[in-house]
Amino acid sequence: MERYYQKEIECASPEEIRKIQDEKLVRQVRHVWDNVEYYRKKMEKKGLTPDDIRSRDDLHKLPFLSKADLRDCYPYGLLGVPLEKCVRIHSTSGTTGKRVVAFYTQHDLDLWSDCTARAIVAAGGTKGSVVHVAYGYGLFTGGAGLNDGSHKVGCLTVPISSGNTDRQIMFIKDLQATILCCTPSYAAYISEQMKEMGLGPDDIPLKAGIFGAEAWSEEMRHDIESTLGIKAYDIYGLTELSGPGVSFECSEQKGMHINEDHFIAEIIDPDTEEVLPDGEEGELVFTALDKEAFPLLRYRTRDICSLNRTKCSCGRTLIRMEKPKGRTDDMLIIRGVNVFPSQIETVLLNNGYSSNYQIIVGRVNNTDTLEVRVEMTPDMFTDNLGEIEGRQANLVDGLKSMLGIKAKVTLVAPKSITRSEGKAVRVIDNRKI
Ligand code: DLL
Repeated sequence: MERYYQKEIECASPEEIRKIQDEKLVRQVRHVWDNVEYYRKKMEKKGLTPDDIRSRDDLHKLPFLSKADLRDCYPYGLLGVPLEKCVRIHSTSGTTGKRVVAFYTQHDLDLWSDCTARAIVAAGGTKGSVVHVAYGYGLFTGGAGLNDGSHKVGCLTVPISSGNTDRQIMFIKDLQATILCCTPSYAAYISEQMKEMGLGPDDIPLKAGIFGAEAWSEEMRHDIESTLGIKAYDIYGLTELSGPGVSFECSEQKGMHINEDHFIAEIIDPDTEEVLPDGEEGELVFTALDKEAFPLLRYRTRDICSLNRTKCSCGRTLIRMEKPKGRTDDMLIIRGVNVFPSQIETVLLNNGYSSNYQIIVGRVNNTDTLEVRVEMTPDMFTDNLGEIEGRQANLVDGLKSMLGIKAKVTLVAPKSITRSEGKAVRVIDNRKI
C-alpha cells in the first residue's frame, strides 16, 4: 500500500496546486523585489515590477538566473534576509571557479526536511525504520538533507556519512538498517564490497535505497536492485534550491514527483530560452516558491530532462520529471556528435559489465578521440587475448549503434578503476588541458 508523508499536498488536485503556486509566486516575487537588489535590477531591465506577476501564467515574463549570476553574487549578493536570520549554509563541490554558497533560515530547513521526508516515506520509511545515511555530511547537501527528513519521519537515523565501506556494511547488518541513502555509484561499491566479504542480498536487512546526486541509468538501477536485494528509488535536487528532495520517486519508479508546492518546474530550449511544452526534452528551470534566505526565481539547472503531467498510479498528483540524462555541461561533443556518459553506461551494463568505467576524450591531429575503459567482471576476467579482443569488438559495435560514432574500448582488470564514495568522476576530457 502506498504511503504518503503529506497526503493533502502529494495528492492535491491540479487546481489546488495551481492555487498554491499562484499565491506563493506572487508573494515570492514581492519578497525578492524588496530584498534582492541584484534580481530587482534584472526585473527593472525587463521593465517589470511585482505587479506584472499575478499568477503562474506570468512566470515566463521573469528573467532567468544562471550559475554565472550566482558566481557574480558570491557570497552574499542574493541573500533575501538579513544574515542574522540565516542558520546554515551548504555549498556545491564546484570544480571550476567559485563555489556556490546557499543560505537557509530555520524555516527553509524545515520545508526542505518535509521534502526529503516525503521521499523517505515513499520509499517505505516509517517511524521506527533504521535509515542509514551514507551521503557525505558537511557542505554537501546529501547527508544533512536525508538526515533531517529521516528525523521528521521519526526514523532511527544513522549519520554515518561516506567512506570506510566495511564499517558501513557492519552497521547496516548490526543495526538492521532497512533504507540506505547514498549515491548510486557508492551503492554499487557497497554491493561489490559485500560480495568480497562473502555476503549476498539475503545477508543484509536492507529493503530500499534512496539514490541520487548524479545521473544513473535504468540498467544501473537493475544492477543495484539485484545485488543488494532492494528497491532503488531515485531522488533529485541541487544545492541552489536546497538540496535533495526537489523531486523524488514513488514505488512506480517512473519519473520523480516534483514537490510542486515548493517549486515550479519549466523546461526550456537551452539555446533559445523558449519554454517547451510538457513531454519535450530540454533544460530544467526551477522557481523556488517559499525559500526565504536564497530565493531563486527561474534558475537554470543545466539538467536535461522532460516533464510528465499524466496521472501516476501511486496516487500522487505532483507532476513528474524524467530521470535527468545529464547536464548540458556533461554532454560531450565528439566529432560533432552529442554524447551523454549515461548512454555509454547503458551499453556497458546491457553487455554484462559493471558501472566501473571511465570515458577518456582527447584530440589527435585536430580530431576528437573517445576511449571507453571498462573493467572486466571477475567472472569474465581472462588473459586469453583473443577472448578479450572479441569482447572489445562487441562493445565497439554496441557503442557505435548507440552513439553513431566509433569509440576505442579497453578492457581492464577488475578493481583497477578507482571507486567512488560520493559522486563518481567518470569523464576525463584531456581536450581542455
Ligand atoms: O547533488 C543534491 C543531492 C544530494 C541530490 C543527494 C540527490 C541526493 P549538488 O551537489 O548541488 O546537489 O548537485 C546537483 O547533481 O543539478 C544534477 O546535475 C545532479 N543530480 C542530482 N540528483 C540527480 C539525480 C546534489 N537523481 C546536481 N539524477 C544536479 C541525475 C542528479 N542527476
